[in-house]
Amino acid sequence: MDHDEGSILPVVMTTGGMRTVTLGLGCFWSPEALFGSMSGVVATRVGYAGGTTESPSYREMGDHSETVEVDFEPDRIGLDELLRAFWRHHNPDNINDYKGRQYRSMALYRDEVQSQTIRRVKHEIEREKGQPLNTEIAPYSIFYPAEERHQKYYLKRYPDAIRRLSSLYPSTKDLDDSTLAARLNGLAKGYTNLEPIRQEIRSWPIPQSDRERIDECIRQIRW
Ligand code: MHO
Repeated sequence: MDHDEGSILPVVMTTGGMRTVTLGLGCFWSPEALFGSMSGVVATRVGYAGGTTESPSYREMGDHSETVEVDFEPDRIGLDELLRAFWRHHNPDNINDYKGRQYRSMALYRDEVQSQTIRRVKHEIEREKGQPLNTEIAPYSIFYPAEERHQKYYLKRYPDAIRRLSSLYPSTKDLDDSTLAARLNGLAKGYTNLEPIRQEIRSWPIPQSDRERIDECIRQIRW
């Protein structure tokens, strides 16, 4: 059945120059699906950041917040665009302090350019809305990945998808880290559809035979 079974598929569909930003906007399940649906984003993961507690877990995250890490290619999607989606999809005043620091609006920057971009876009949106955005802006220091069950949460609600995808990525870690799972998690949550994903796969920097394997697999998934 699976003619190419065993050959190794690249996990992250990137040609290089990748950047990462860490964002907190409430329960991390949907933000992961939101950013994962955007082309130019090559990987996503959810976890705990922004605090000081060592080795946090979902049950005991201490002073950390639920966050999503977004790996993106700046040539294909700007940090500006990610940040506009970030503020469009939450209102800091509605989530801050709802569960202590667990849900906190936050943007953690990796360098001075990111810091300035975050402050500039925040300011622009504050002017548009005519109200301040109570988002914590701080330097990134550490990110603790959340438990496996929280990664690609919406995709994992579809057992047929997971079963079929395991023929492409036998390791759950590889699947969770993959560009493909990021897109399909976006689809599972309703942020994108199958056709734009199939279209995009045609431009992924992998052999044609691998693109066909992926296409064949995802067309068979029963959602
Ligand atoms: N839906 C859950 C939140 C889970 S999220 C990972 C709830 O409403 O409690 O925080």
